[in-house]
Amino acid sequence: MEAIVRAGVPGGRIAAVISNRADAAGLAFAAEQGMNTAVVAHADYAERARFDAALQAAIDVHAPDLVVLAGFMRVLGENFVRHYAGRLLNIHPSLLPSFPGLHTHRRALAAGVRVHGATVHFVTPELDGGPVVIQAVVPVLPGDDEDSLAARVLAEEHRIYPQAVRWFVEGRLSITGNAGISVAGVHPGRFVLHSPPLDTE
Ligand code: NHR
Repeated sequence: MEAIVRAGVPGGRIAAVISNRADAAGLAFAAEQGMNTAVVAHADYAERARFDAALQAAIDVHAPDLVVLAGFMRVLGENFVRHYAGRLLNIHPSLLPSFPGLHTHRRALAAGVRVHGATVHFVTPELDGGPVVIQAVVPVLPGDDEDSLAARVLAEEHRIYPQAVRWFVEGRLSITGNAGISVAGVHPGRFVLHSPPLDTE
């Protein structure tokens, strides 16, 4: 989130920074920058669907064109995801479809892969399964541990997430079909990515 704020969003404006944790470091950073902030604490809600609805209401106060999950760690339900279909992005610390879910660096080391990385994808109800927008690859080096590998991946996350947000704002990411979400068991449409090659940016 900080990397996106620092990189800036030409032609766009960051409407608000919202967290499910009042103690999130990113909230203090955002407040310091004079940005709108809000907290919707998941711990205040007995049911996930109620938390999702409260979060959705807090977001929609700002009527954003795009919602960006950055370090957001609560699985979101189908109603929430459908509400933001085609305008909800996440960054995941692996080369999806490898290593969806948690503890990705540990699992990459255990698997002995020689490359690892990060993926920006549109969010669909299938966890870490939505259409890929951009990926960055890093080597896994001899002597790596979870922390050294995570740091190498994080540096790339800070590069590709602002890039993906800029593409969205520039209108270069568009969707066809059902925004990657299957409807009544019918196979979803696909996203069409009008994205230039990396080295042109
Ligand atoms: N929601 C949907 N519907 N689809 C996705 O692709 C999502 C999502 C919510 C978050 C981020 C994802 C990641 O990139 C993300 C993608 C947390 C969990 C998780 O298991 C899984 C994936 C991601 C984030 N969370 C636990 C839960 O019970 C809580 C873990 C914790 O609080 O530390 O929600 O990594």
